[in-house]
Amino acid sequence: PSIIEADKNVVSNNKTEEKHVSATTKSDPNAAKETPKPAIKLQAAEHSKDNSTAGRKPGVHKVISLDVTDTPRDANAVGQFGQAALVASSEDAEVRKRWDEGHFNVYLSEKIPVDRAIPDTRPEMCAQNLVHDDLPSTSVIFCFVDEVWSTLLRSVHSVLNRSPPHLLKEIILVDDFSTKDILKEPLDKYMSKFPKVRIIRLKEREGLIRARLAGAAVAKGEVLTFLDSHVECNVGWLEPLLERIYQDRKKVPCPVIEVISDKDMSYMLVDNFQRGIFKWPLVFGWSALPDEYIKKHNMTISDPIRCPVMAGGLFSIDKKYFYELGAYDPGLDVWGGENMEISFKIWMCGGEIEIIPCSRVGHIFRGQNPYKFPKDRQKTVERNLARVAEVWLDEYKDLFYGHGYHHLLDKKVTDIGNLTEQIELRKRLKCNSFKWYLENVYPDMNAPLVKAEGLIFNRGVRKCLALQKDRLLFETCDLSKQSQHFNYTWMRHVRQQDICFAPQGKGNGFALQLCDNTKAELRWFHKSSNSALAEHLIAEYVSHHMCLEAGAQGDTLRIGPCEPSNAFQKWQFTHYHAQ
Ligand code: UD2
Ligand code: MN
Repeated sequence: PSIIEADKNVVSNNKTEEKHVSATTKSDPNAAKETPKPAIKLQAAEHSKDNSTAGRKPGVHKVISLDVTDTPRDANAVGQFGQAALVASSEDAEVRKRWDEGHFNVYLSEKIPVDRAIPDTRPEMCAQNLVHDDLPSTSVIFCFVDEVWSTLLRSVHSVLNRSPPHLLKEIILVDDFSTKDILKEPLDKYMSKFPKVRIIRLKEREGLIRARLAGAAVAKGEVLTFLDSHVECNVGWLEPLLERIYQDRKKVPCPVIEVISDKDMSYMLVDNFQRGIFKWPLVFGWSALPDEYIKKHNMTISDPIRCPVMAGGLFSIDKKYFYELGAYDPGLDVWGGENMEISFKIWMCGGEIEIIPCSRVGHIFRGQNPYKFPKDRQKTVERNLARVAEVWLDEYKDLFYGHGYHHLLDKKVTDIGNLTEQIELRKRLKCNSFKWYLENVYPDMNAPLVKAEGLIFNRGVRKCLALQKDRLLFETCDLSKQSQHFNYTWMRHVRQQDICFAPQGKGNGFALQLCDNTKAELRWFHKSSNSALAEHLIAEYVSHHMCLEAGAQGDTLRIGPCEPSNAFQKWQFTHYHAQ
């Protein structure tokens, strides 16, 4: 998201003007379906300085803007109130030396109080919202591997200091086999002062996915709240999340993720109306809601935002519902892909993911993972994503592979491990198709199933290809004839049904074969951006300089050396969806 410097003066929680109930309590204009539990009609809170007695209606109260750091002991401390902290240039070397411990300014972080105050960045109306008195309690789960001491502590303190105690069942720290000594006895000792904090230590490195599962397995709260171990939860962050789950247990709310600068540790806010999305090949990103959508649904900046995919690190989920969904695929290793998995699963199997603007948590975004991957990082992430694609994407998985991960196919799908259980789970839950997800949850995503389709016109012969009785011939072009319709797919196949174009061996011949994603010889380069051979079909398996060519009489097909101006090597599809 584009980042805006926080207004450092906005620290007060005492927003005085009367406000109507919004966001967490009014019926949500952009929700897909009705929420089962809004039995109480909520009204605007009466104005009161004392939050604890604020809600006058029985059963509800004004959101608790609890913040014990409000008047900090050390107002002049470095980084206090979330302000940018500076280090003297004489300390630069030290900063650099310590940077790699966490891939952020570790040296500076140590100087900042572990319980510093940060600006209350919520939209103003948030402090006036009503929430139910009987919200479910939550277990907050932090998993970490070799996290920096100061940020781990600050994360824990931000939860302890800014969560209503009766809603915070416990904080579970899952140590994913860290190597640093300070995270052992010293951490045990430090945390022993806080009865709500429990530490679990894994006996080997499991990765964040299985570490979270280990935390969830022992959690006692009704709701699980997952957080990264380098965050700062803001004022009033928890109740708005729990309120959504109270209204509908299949809602999975995420706070707005604000940015704690990796360089100066300042707390920065992000643009409004941002939601999580993905691009191919399943790369997470942020994108603003389209303006028309905001207008059409009359949305204000504090309304929940439907979110096609979550960033992954910060969310609350009803514990029973988490397990009904099969939790995470435990076959996902170390880092990556689990956010796609749980997002598709939630949406396709009847739930919803929302970003709740009245709940805000700062996170240090790092340029690199500060820990080692047991195996190659890229391969680990790709393998995780391929597992997700195989289980959840249906026919759209070609778009995933087609955008860069062919080598996974070449090695055959078995390399990504057994998926039987995940596929069974999807059947058992009777989940919707990925097509349904695209149409209903992420309709502004353009996801054509093929790169090009229609007739294939040869510029030299000036006729179109037709498939007749397992043979290709040229015919006068005729859109009404199915035999002349072909696809150019994301796997770079030229195909009709399950028949694919192929070179014959590595020679000059041409043949038709049964399509098979794992066969490299079936792939043809076509319309590769602005090349001289843009209209050619290059048989990349034979050589990157060998092209499909029609005989001058239009009676043969062969593979010959590519020639930019040879019209008999130029093939045009009727429609191109993507290049
Ligand atoms: C984002 C998510 C993160 C996770 C990840 C994809 C946010 C803010 N963060 O990356 O939660 O969804 O995308 O997988 O949305 N960790 C372990 N064991 C490991 C590796 C990591 O315990 O083997 C811990 C790590 O210490 C941290 C958490 O998992 O607390 C997330 O890791 P990260 O901060 O490196 O992930 P991030 O923010 O780059
Ligand atoms: Mn993180």
